[in-house]
Amino acid sequence: MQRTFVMIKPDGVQRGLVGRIITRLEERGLKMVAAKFLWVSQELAELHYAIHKNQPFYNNLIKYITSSPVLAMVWEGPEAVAAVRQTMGATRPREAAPGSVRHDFGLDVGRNLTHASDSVENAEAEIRLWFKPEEIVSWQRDIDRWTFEM
Ligand code: DAT
Ligand code: MG
Repeated sequence: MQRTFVMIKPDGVQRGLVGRIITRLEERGLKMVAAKFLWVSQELAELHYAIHKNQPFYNNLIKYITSSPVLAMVWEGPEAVAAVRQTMGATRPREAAPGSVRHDFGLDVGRNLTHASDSVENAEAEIRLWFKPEEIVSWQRDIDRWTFEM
């Protein structure tokens, strides 16, 4: 099983889409193992988006992500990193596949609703950045034998 870091960004929270986005991940069979609702500090935003520091959109990205609370989560499942990226859709909502969160709920790359780790390596680093080890809950879901061939 793989774990990935997922964030519902300020627009997703403000627009009341938290439940619908979580439902998509749950319905797909992914399992939540950590969650926290927080107002992201300037420092955390800069650490999270450090790789984009030299991009022209960087300042707006930091402003966006610190503008209002977010829901940060860790989700688990088989190949969870790629599966969650697929559920969220391409970075630019107008290029995202129909049925994906970014397609179905958005149009603007600067309001693309969610973040999801893009590699197993980055998932591990992002989970470490956002959560303490004791905030991640290992648990068994009884219906999993009906979702996964075991
Ligand atoms: P993703 O969030 O799909 O992993 P990314 O890591 O390339 O995409 O970029 C991080 C965020 O930065 C993205 O969710 C929205 C913003 N962003 C990326 N490219 C952008 C652009 N060309 N103009 C404005 N914002 C952009
Ligand atoms: Mg990214």
